[in-house]
Parts: sequence; structure tokens; C-alpha cells
Amino acid sequence: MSDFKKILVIGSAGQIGSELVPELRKIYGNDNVIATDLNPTPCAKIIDFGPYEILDVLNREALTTIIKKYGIDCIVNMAALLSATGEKNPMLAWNVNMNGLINVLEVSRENGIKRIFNPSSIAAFGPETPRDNTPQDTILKPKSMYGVTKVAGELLADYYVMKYGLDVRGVRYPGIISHETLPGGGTTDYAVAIFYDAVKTGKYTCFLKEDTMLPMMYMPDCLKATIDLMHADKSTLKHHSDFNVAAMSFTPKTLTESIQKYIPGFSIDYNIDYRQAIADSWPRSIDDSSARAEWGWKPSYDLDAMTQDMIEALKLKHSKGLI
Ligand code: AKB
Repeated sequence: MSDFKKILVIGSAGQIGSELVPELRKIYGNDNVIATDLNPTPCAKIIDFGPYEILDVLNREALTTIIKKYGIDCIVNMAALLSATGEKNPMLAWNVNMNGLINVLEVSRENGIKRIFNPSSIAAFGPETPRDNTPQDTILKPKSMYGVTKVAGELLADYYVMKYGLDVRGVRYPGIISHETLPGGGTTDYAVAIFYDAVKTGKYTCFLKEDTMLPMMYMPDCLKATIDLMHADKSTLKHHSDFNVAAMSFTPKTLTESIQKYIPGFSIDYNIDYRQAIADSWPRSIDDSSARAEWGWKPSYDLDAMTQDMIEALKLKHSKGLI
């Protein structure tokens, strides 16, 4: 299956980490996936079923100690500040996103780590990039600090592949939609919040304009992309840490229309803020033909399939008083 056995997930309490850890534990066994985060009280799904350690990705010594303690041979680095939070505190975004990654790459080099997964994002693109069907290899001149760290991170990761032979991999995540853990501090977060508000109140106030089209993906496809790339045969990969992956693109208006198929009375209004400028600098749709050709990427969910699933899951949570 794979040449690694003990996986360390850094930043495991976030939106993606909190669902990736249980998925990896299903494949590798509960004790072989070590979840870590700054958060002392992550969700039960993370702490109740396997090892959990508090870890700051900026603390290289603590990172090394955990690698040696558990005999780690694969690292997934999900610790990052996202685009909106990054604009509020650019230096913190640079510090966590870049120095965190440098720590991961350096300890990997020193400790013979066999595989590293470090995500990039559609934020790596900028206003000069072609916005429709954005190519794999194209202009990378982002205007957000988050985007700057993602481009620098892709280049740094590829440098470690070339210079030291480390096996670093990553995809450029679009906006990720899910119902387990809320995203924190992204520009695409509206596409999650809208579902919670649709189920709880039947209305939503959106911070992006109704015609802002962005690439998005449902969590099951995000997990599949992550795990499939982690497991891909190295000899078929021409790219490493910067794969475009696509599933769907929609605007707040088309998402509203999709939600209205399941919640007919749902209504939306708009109160645009600083995140509009970030969204306006990002692609509308993504060409993921390299990921399809190099490791067989294929998404499963389209907009209506995702909407139906999200609403069912959140209605259940709402009926139990969980949201
Ligand atoms: C964000 O909005 O910042 C993230 C991303 C697209 O990387 N969801």
C-alpha cells in the first residue's frame, strides 16, 4: 500500500485535519496516526481514538521529540493561517506558514522521513493568472500574504525534493466545504457558513458578491485527493507540491439556487467586505489535467450532490441541538 507506517498530522484540529485523521486511522490503525495541534481541546473524533499531542509547528525541538517518540516516517502539515486571517496579521501568517514548513522540511531531512504532505492553495494564483480553466503551470503572482506563503512553500518544497531527494507532495486546495469542523479565516468560508445559516435560520448574509465564482470541493473529495496523492507511485509524478485539483465552481448565487432546491424558503443578502478583493484575485475554475494524468485524480461530488449531503448532515446535527 505505502512505504510509510507512522503518520504525524500537524494542525489536526482544523477543518481538514479533524476529518483526515479518522480517515488515515481507518487505513493505518488508530495508534499509527499521531494527531497534534496547538488546541488543548480538539474534537472527540481526534483525541478519543488515538494518540494526541499538543504541538506548535514553530517549535522544532518539540517536533523532533515527537518524531523520535513515535518513530514517525510520514508528516502531514496542516498548520497554517488562511487568506482572510493572513491579511489581518501578515507577519504571523508568514511566520507560521513559512517557518512552520521550514521546520517540517528540516526535521524530515534530519530524521529520514519518507513522505511529507504540505498543502498549497488556489491562493497561489493572482490577478495576472488566467482565471478560467487556470493551467497547472502558469503565472504565480498572488496579492495576499497567504498566497505569497503558498507560492514560496511550493518552491521551497520542490527545492527539498531536488536538493535532498525528500518526497514532498501537495495539492492546491480550492475552498473546502464540510460539516464536521468549521473552517477558520478563509475567503471561501462563506460556502460553509451559508449551509449552517440555511439550516438554522433560513437566511444568510454573504460577504462576497453574488457573481463571485470560485473553485470549491466537498470534504470527501478533499480527503480522497490528499490520500490518493500521498499513496501515488512516485515514478509517475512529474509535479510534486503544487498539483491543481478541481471538483466544481460556483457563485454565491448558484449556491443559493442549489440550497433552495432543498430549503425552498432560503434567502440571501449581501454585505461585501475586504475578502471580496482576495476572491477577485483568484481563479474561477481550474484545469486539473496534470493531477488526473499523473496520479488518477477524479472528484465524485458536484454542486447538487454536495448540497443535499450537507443539508442532511446539518439538519441531523440541528435536530440534536449540536449546532
Ligand atoms: C481560503 O479561503 O483562504 C482557503 C483556501 C482557498 O486556501 N479556503
